[in-house]
Amino acid sequence: MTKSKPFSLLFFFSLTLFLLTLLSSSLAARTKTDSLYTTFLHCLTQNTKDPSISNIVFSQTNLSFSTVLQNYIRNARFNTTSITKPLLIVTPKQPSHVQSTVICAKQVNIQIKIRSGGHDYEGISYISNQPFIILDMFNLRTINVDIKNEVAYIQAGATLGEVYYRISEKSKVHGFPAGVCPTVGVGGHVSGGGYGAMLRKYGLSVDNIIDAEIVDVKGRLLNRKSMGEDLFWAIRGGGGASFGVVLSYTIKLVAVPKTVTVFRIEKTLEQNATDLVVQWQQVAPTTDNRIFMRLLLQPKSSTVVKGTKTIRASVVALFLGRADEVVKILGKEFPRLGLKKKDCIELSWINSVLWYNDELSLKNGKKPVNLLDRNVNSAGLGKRKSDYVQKAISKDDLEGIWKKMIELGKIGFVFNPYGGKIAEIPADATPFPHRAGNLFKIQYSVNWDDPSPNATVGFLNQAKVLHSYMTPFVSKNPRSAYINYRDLDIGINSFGKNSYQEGKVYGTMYFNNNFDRLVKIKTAVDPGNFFRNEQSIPILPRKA
Ligand SMILES: Cc1cc2nc3c(=O)[nH]c(=O)nc-3n(C[C@H](O)[C@H](O)[C@H](O)COP(=O)(O)OP(=O)(O)OC[C@H]3O[C@@H](n4cnc5c(N)ncnc54)[C@H](O)[C@@H]3O)c2cc1C
Ligand SMILES: *[C@@H]1O[C@H](CO)[C@@H](O)[C@H](O)[C@H]1NC(C)=O
Ligand SMILES: *[C@@H]1O[C@H](CO)[C@@H](O)[C@H](O)[C@H]1NC(C)=O
Ligand SMILES: *[C@@H]1O[C@H](CO)[C@@H](O)[C@H](O)[C@H]1NC(C)=O
Ligand SMILES: CC(=O)N[C@H]1CO[C@H](CO)[C@@H](O)[C@@H]1O
Repeated sequence: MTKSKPFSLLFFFSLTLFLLTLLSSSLAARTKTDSLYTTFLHCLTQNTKDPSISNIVFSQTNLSFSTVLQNYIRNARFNTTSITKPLLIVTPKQPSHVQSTVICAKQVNIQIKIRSGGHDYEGISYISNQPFIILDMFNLRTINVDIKNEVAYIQAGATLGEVYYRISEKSKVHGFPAGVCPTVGVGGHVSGGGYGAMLRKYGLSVDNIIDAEIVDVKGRLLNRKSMGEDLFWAIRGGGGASFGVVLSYTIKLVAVPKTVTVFRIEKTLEQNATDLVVQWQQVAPTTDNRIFMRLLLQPKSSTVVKGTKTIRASVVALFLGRADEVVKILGKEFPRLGLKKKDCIELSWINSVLWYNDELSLKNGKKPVNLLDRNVNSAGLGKRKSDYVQKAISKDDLEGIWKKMIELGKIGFVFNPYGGKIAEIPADATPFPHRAGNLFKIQYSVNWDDPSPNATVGFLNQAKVLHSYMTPFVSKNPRSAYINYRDLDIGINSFGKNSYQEGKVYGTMYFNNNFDRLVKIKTAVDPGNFFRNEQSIPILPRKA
């Protein structure tokens, strides 16, 4: 009894000390966000002359701060309490608000993270390793479709689903080549390239842009003419966030037939999936441009030999034409697929968008208008990586890859065939360099439900191990990657002295020979490196 007294006293003291430290550090954090809020708001009010401007600024103490932050988190991996939060979230309602936000953020010297749809695979539009604010674009989502001139004005905060739906409202024979997932944001997607099921016929989103608006580091609102061809080139694939805040793109609509065809065919190893993949590599990148056949590969439990695992290969396709025609073409070119007319679904292009995103959506009564659903605040845990394949992988090597995937257990691949229009455009026409000479792109894909750190480490490791295993089969010098499949494993810019050297590592992988031009443009338009993130384009090192 007597012995425990000094002990409990000591315990009491240290507990008090601990609590005091906790209190004062949270007070310090609160003071920091409060004083930033005051200074920032003062600057915004002066700049905009708008007395109600406080409606667009959320500090950490605002009741809706967490909701606003979480609404456009699209990877639950970055939705934990331990992740550092922005000091403020600014939600501009008009272009002039964006201009003032840039000016004021520069004045108070704080990093801006720009978020449109929030689909970045590493969350870098809403997390950071230094103090920051989020410039959240979701209110800037105007879409004006002009069928007569076959163009549309689309703001950065619009989603792809909204773009597709607004086009389809006005025409059944127009579309736009962009991503498959309707909740992806225009701002990140288009500035990073943007591909979808029409890439072999019409190229990338960036191959179909005729104008853009951007707010530069000086807070100026520029269009194609006033920003000049260099900057206009950079924001069509170089990633927007290095150069300014993209407000809008003006896109060229493309022609789609009244009726298109979709199908899915699956085969496991027991059904000779390997032969299917061998033939897919020959056919998918070379066949008729109207055919896009994505190939999904996943480890599965075998139904043939109980207790063992197999690989399931699924060919998921869009054909810009009728079923009879695609059955005929692929019957000749791709006999291993064994496509029959009964496997095909004929539908409108806008319904094919619903189907391609979720094959059950039409059966479940979903309508094109559901493409307007933003499904805010929902996402699982996931990791993606990318690679490019330039030489078909042999049957033996594929078998080795299957073995590795089965051993790892969960991670799968999506192979996206290239060729066609994407390959006809020169590699330096836009910053996106992965054109002629690439057979297909690999997406490494793993999703999981268990949020424990242990599980996360395990799944992230599967991605790393498989990526390393694939080294002999993919592009080299540089080993290429797609910026929209953001992957911080390939290198980050820690904002240190060697930012150019650090930036060159991932920059060369994402942009190959276009990296140098991006660096020159970056240095010219933002010499102070205000618009920066973990993988932004660095400025040229100063000559000694
Ligand atoms: C479920 C899912 C499906 C996908 N499917 C496809 C697909 O089919 N095809 C494809 O090509 N990609 C696809 N992607 C990848 C997607 O294109 C990229 O993640 C893209 O960058 C997302 O854009 P966002 O505006 O939603 O993302 P955000 O996270 O908001 O932004 C991504 C990056 O762009 C910057 N940025 C955002 N808005 C602006 C702006 N207005 N001005 C300047 N910089 C800005 C951000 O700061 C960040 O660096 C998919 C991603 C997910 C999660
Ligand atoms: C983020 O976490 C909150 C609970 O803290 C939850 O309500 C929300 O659905 C989560 N969102 C995502 C995208 O994980
Ligand atoms: C797979 O290929 C083998 C050898 O060519 C053949 O005998 C077998 O019938 C094929 N199996 C299927 C399901 O097509
Ligand atoms: C952590 O993960 C490993 C393998 O992924 C597993 O063997 C181990 O049991 C896990 N530990 C906990 C505490 O969950
Ligand atoms: C956007 C918003 O709701 N901002 C509020 C944050 O909190 C301050 C102080 O209570 C309000 O004045 C703002 O309007």
